[in-house]
Amino acid sequence: MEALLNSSKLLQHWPTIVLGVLLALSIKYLRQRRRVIKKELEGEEDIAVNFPQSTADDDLQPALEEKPHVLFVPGQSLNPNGARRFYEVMRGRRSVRAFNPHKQPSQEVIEDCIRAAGTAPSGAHTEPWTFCVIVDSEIKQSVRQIVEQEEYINYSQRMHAQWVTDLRPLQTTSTKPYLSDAPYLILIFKQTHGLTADGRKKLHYYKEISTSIAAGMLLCALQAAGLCSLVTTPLNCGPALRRLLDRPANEKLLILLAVGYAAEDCKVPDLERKSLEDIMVKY
Ligand code: IYR
Repeated sequence: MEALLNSSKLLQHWPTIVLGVLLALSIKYLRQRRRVIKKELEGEEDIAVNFPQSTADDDLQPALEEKPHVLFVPGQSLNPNGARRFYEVMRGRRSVRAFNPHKQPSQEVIEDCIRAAGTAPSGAHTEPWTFCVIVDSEIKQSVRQIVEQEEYINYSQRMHAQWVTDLRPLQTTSTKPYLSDAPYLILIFKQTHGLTADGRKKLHYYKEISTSIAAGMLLCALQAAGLCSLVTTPLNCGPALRRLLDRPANEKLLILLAVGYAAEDCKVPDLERKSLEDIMVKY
C-alpha cells in the first residue's frame, strides 16, 4: 500500500483518476435511471414464469376456491341500438385539464363507477387493483406538489426533445392546476402480488393489462355518468405517491385520474380521431 501511495504516477495523476471514477459512477447512475424510466413507460413483463416452487406439485392449491360452475346469466343491453348509443356517449369524451373546483360530483356516483371498473376481467380472477379516491384538498395539494416537481424535471431535462415537441400541440406543461382543482383524484395501483387469507403470497397474473382494462372501464363509467376525466401517468412519481397514500410496497401506481366537471372556459385541443377503416381490419 505504502509503495503504491509513494509511486509518483499515482500521485501525479490522482485528479484524473478521481474524475474518471466520478464519471464512471455518474454514467452508471444515469444508465440505471434510464432503465427505470424505460420500464415505467413500457410496463413490465408480467407472467411469473419463474415462481419459486417450494411446494411439491401435489400440495399446490389454487388461489380461487374450486367449486362447481354456475349457470351464466346474460348481461342487459342498452337496447335499442345499445352499441350505437354507447359509442355516442364515448365519442364525447375528451381529456379535460380545467375543472370546476366548486361543482362536486356525488360520492355515490364515483363509487358506482369504481364498482363498474371492478367488474373488469383479470388474470386468474386475481383482481390486482386498488383505486385510491382523494377528496381531501391538502392531500390533493401534496399530490400536485410531488407531480409538478417531477414533471418539471421531465419537461426541462429528463425527457428527450422529441417528447417535449410532440406534446407541444397539447399545450401541457409541468404546472398542473387540475390536480388541486378537480374534486376527485383517483390513483389506480396495480398489485404486484396479493395475500391469501392466511397471509401467504398470492401470485397475480397480467396485473398491468388487467388494471389497465379496469381503468378503461372506469373511464367509460365516468363518461356515462356525465363526468369529465383526465388520464395522467406521472413519470417517476409512483413511489412518492405510494408513500403519501401509505400504500404497501406491492402496489405500484399505474394511472392517476383527475375527475369532475369541466370549468366553464375549459378548452381542449382540436383533435380528430382515426376512422373505422383506419383502425379495423376485416378478414
Ligand atoms: N405526463 C405529462 C406529459 C404528457 C405525456 C403524454 I405521452 C401526454 O399524452 C400528455 C402529457 C403531463 O401530464 O404533462
